[in-house]
Amino acid sequence: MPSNPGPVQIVTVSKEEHSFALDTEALERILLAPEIRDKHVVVLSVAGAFRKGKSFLLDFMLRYMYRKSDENWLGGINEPLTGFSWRGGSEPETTGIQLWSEVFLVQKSDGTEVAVLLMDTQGAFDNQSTVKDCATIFALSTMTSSMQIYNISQNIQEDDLQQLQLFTEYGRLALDEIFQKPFQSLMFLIRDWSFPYEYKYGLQGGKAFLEKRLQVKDAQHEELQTVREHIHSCFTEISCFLLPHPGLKVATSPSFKGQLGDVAPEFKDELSYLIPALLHPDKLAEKEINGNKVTCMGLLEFFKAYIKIYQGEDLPHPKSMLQATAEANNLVAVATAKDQYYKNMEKVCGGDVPYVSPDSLDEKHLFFSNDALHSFSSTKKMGGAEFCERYRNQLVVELQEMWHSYSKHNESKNVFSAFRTPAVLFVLICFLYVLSGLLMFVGLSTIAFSCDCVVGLAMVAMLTWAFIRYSGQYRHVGGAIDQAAGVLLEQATVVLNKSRGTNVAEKMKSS
Ligand SMILES: Nc1nc2c(ncn2[C@@H]2O[C@H](COP(=O)(O)OP(=O)(O)OP(=O)(O)O)[C@@H](O)[C@H]2O)c(=O)[nH]1
Ligand SMILES: [Mg+2]
Repeated sequence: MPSNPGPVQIVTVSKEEHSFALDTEALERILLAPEIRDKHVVVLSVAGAFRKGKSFLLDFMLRYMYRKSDENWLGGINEPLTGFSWRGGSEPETTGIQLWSEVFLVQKSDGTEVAVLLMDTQGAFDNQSTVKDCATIFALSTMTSSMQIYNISQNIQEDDLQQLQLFTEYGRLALDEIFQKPFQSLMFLIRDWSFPYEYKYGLQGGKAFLEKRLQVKDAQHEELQTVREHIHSCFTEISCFLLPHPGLKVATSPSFKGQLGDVAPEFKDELSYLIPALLHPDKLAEKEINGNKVTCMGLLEFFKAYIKIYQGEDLPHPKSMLQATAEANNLVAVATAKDQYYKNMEKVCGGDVPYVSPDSLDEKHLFFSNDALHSFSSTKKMGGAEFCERYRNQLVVELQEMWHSYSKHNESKNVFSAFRTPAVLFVLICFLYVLSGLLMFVGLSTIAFSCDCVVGLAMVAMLTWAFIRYSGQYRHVGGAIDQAAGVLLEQATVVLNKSRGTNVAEKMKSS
């Protein structure tokens, strides 16, 4: 056992790059200790918004683990509370994921020995973390724990449920197989519960309260039903505990060090029910993955595998509600504008419409693309001007691409351009045939013979081209013939233009 037990940082978060790293060595030191490595593991984690007393609660759990045989395990009146680092103030304290260095070996009443790990997590929604950071921490701690305590303040608000849905979905996404219930136990721990006259403090009151809050009713809006169904579908067991306010000294005094003398008596009473309800040997549930109990050594491997998934780029990035909505708004506006352009252009140069002159097509494209851009700009969208500009630029690029394919398609409908190659070859054959006759006539039979050879070659090329166009095979050969005919036509045009140019120049000179 380590001589000086304390919190160990096993997952660190980079505040600048928003990336995660697992301290494998530190985790190995905890999980591969010879006396526990082969024992089934129980992992209890506390997660939720920052500054809500998570670490403070875990320190009472530590007291229970160290002193449970003592009736006064909760501590002395003046004893400061130590363990996981906690403090007052508005700035976040815990970062990443921490484990208590000492793994507690506990014997259950059936004689089996289990290893109990306590896990503290970084508070969500602080001013330095992105939604992805918070989702990753929550997902990782939920995936690796057998009991996740969702620490919330005062009440279960709809946004608490929505965040839980987002975070657990992010966890479920990382699991290879989709199980009916991917996670184990979840406890809603409601701090500063102020309505004991409606629902009593503790587990019983919590159960009744939770049943009401997570009830799925037909009359509910679909959105509310989905959140509840999702939460039910993620965990095998869900419970709730209503914890009273610990007193003003705990919440507001800068000199409060955790001494029980300053803690409200009802808080202490409820703590003495809550913590044994979680950590009593017979309440401990071993971590199971795939229906198999996991040993400490196994948990190490799962940690390594899960962190790799969150370090990779395969998972989608969870976004803030505004960002996701703004993105969806803009994407819909882009799609509608593209659709409008598509429908208009189809009327002008779609599949069934005959060839249009390129100039008139240019004009139509300009008109309809401006129309589409205007319809994008006039659609109401969230996200602000700069954000929308990015999508407008994307629309411009996509319209340009559509335009290129329309113009190519239109070109292919031009009968003359379709028969350009055989026409060039035919003119070449005629020209060379006449030339060969003339050369023969003046007695240059060798050159005439080579002209005949080229005529033969051109005829073979023309037949091959016709066969390729008919059969659709050997298209690369057809492409090469088209290209050669194109070059020939280009050269001929250059020569013709030059000779015309010199004629004009001569005429100008003589005049
Ligand atoms: N109102 C109220 N305050 C509490 C409760 N429990 C602890 N506190 C106080 O809340 C403050 C924060 O406690 P921490 O345990 O550091 O909170 P945390 O959730 O771990 O905070 P982060 O690590 O920053 O996420 C301390 O001043 C505690 O005295 C509670 O049940 N209600
Ligand atoms: Mg903390």
